[in-house]
Amino acid sequence: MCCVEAGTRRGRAVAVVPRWVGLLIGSASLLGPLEARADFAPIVVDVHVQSASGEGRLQVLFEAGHYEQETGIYQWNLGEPLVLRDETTGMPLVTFQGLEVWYREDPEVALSFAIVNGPADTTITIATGLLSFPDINGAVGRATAVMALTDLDGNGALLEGLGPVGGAYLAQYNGGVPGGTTFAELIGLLVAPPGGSILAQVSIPAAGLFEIPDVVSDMSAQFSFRLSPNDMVTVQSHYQIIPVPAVVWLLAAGLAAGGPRRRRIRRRLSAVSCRPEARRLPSLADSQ
Ligand SMILES: [Ca+2]
Repeated sequence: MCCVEAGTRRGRAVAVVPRWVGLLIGSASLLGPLEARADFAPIVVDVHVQSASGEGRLQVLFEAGHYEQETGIYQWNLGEPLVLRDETTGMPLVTFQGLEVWYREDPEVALSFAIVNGPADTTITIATGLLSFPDINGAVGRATAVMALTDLDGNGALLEGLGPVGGAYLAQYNGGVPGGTTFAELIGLLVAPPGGSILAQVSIPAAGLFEIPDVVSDMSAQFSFRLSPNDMVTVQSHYQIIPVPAVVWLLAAGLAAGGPRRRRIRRRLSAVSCRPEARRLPSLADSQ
């Protein structure tokens, strides 16, 4: 297969992009030098859609979004609805009502979208790029996924996760999804009644933060699921890894000192994550 290779400089992620890619959002070419920082993969969102109506792909390049050096935040959003079509026949497959990816170098990754399916059962995979960072030896993390499934044609709606163990949302580190180490895999099956909706919101852990037992050097996230015809799913997700020294700093800023440090960290983790000023999920509404 003929491919284009991009971003091979030191510290930079590598992407191999097949030429059959249906829709590419970003600057004119992958052949020229990329402006992406070392921490970001050249492709920040990778969408693959397949059904009996055909197959389509959407890839978003780093250059299409906005990076703010002061905050270390990168953001891209679709801006307006997009019909993703079969690359050969032009048949419509799904309509994106919104699609947004948000990264922070701290590191954090958030992915949000809203999709209305076409007239066929459709397999949909939407992955973030790999966010790489210097090794973190001693970290905690948290992942949250929110999915709302709505029946639009009066016969009920079904969404079935297609992750490694059947989850729709997959948050990983040390390797790009789905080939990395799993931090969390969430939301297996959603069923909405005729004319109705169902909402699932799951966090790992349910409260507080998990300790990560490995040295961590990158993170990424993915949604992969099968969606019933003519129905709609709206999604938000957030995945954060925090170096333990940063947690210590947070605790020092807001809580009294004293006592054995390690034990204190573990006791207070839930207090940190539940603070109302903790990270708000970037929403699709923000981009409208
Ligand atoms: Ca339906």
